[in-house]
Parts: sequence; structure tokens; C-alpha cells
Amino acid sequence: MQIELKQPVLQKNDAMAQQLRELFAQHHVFVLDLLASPGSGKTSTILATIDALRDEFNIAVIEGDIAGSVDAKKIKDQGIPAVQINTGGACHLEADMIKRAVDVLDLKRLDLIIIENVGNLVCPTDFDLGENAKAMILSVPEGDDKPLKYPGVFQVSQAIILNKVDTMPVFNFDEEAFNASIKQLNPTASVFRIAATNGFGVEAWADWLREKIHAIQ
Ligand SMILES: Nc1nc2c(ncn2[C@@H]2O[C@H](COP(=O)(O)OP(=O)(O)OP(=O)(O)O)[C@@H](O)[C@H]2O)c(=O)[nH]1
Ligand SMILES: [Mg+2]
Repeated sequence: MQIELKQPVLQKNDAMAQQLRELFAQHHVFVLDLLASPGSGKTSTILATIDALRDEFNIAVIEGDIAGSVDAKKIKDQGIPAVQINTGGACHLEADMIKRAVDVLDLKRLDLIIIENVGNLVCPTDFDLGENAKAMILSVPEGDDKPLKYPGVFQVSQAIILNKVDTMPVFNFDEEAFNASIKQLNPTASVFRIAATNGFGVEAWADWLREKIHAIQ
């Protein structure tokens, strides 16, 4: 006997995500779901994005981690509201978790919510969180072959950020092969090369996000 659990779980999630999407639209808040492996630079990229956009927009962050509140603290230390969700083992965030986090945020005064999903290139791909866009980060040390091995996450993302480009000289990363794989998997994705910790390339990424936020205001 085979029990198919995935469909009912996703249907329940999609219904809640749709409610969230309507709530976000009503308040003109742009919501970005950021996906990537552990340690690829999600929090560093969020901090760099905050630096670039904080003078123009009211920003909040929802931090998804299996345990701990290290990342939420880093965001709060910058004076930006942050809500930590601990999934207690689950490898992705779901819409009902976002609903609980959103309940403690003041949507009326926000323009942008960035969700740092749990570090994982597989599980978060299927889960709609009511976001306006999913974006993903691949960091140079992870290797240029990742689009071929984890195609789903590259296909659901409107923007693909290649982070840690400052480490290119010490890793055997074939950027041409990487770009060719992206072209094949997701030809309309916007691709950015950044080094989150020194700010290289962050401006172009922030321009993309700024345009998206303005489009829903
Ligand atoms: N050299 C270099 N290091 C970076 C860059 N971005 C992030 N790092 C470093 O990579 C490590 C992980 O960065 P985080 O931003 O914590 O990564 P994360 O994806 O949020 O990690 P988790 O939340 O634990 O999954 C830290 O030591 C960062 O300083 C970069 O552009 N260049
Ligand atoms: Mg992090």
C-alpha cells in the first residue's frame, strides 16, 4: 500500500499561502522568500540588502532555523525588526509558520519582509509562503554543478544570486558552465554576482529588489 501525503500537505499550505498573499497585497508589503544552503551567505546578504535599502523602505525579517536565534539577533542588532521561527527539525518553512510570525509584525508600516528560509536546497522549493518572489543564493565554494544537481530551487527563483565571488580565485568554479546551466533551467531569471561581506555587486541586486517593491506600492 502506498500513502501519498505530499499533495494534502501542499494543498493545506497553498490555502494559507493564498490568505497571506492577499494580506500582504492589502498592505502593499513586498515579501521575498530567500532560499539557499546552510552557510551560503543568506544572513550576510540580508544584512547587505538592509544597508542598501533601509533609508528608502521599512524592512522586517523573518528568520527560519531549525534551532537557535543567532540570525535574528544579528538583524535586531541593526535596529531592524526580526522574528525567529524555530522549525524544531523541519527542513523548510510553511505558510502557517509565516502567519504566526506576521501576526507579531506591524504590516501597516512595512514595505519589505525578507524571509530567510531554513538552509536547504530541496525542501523549501515546494512551499508557497505567500511571497511575491523567491530568490536563491549559491555561493562559490558550493560548486558550479549545483544547478544540475538541485534544479528545482533554481527553477522556482526569480533571482539567482552567486555569492562569495571574492573567493573565486581559490575555488575551481566554472562560471561559464554555471551560467549555461541557469540559462537552460530558468532563462528568465535575473542573475547577480555579489560578495555580501564586502558589498561587491550588492547595488545591482538592491536595484532589482527596489524596482519590485515600487511595482506593488
Ligand atoms: N568570503 C566571503 N565570505 C562570506 C560572504 N558571505 C558570507 N560569508 C561568510 O560565510 C559564512 C556564512 O554566512 P551566513 O551569512 O551566516 O550564511 P547563512 O546562509 O545565513 O548561514 P545559515 O543561516 O547558518 O544557513 C560567514 O562566515 C560569513 O562571513 C562573501 O561574500 N564572501
Ligand atoms: Mg543565516
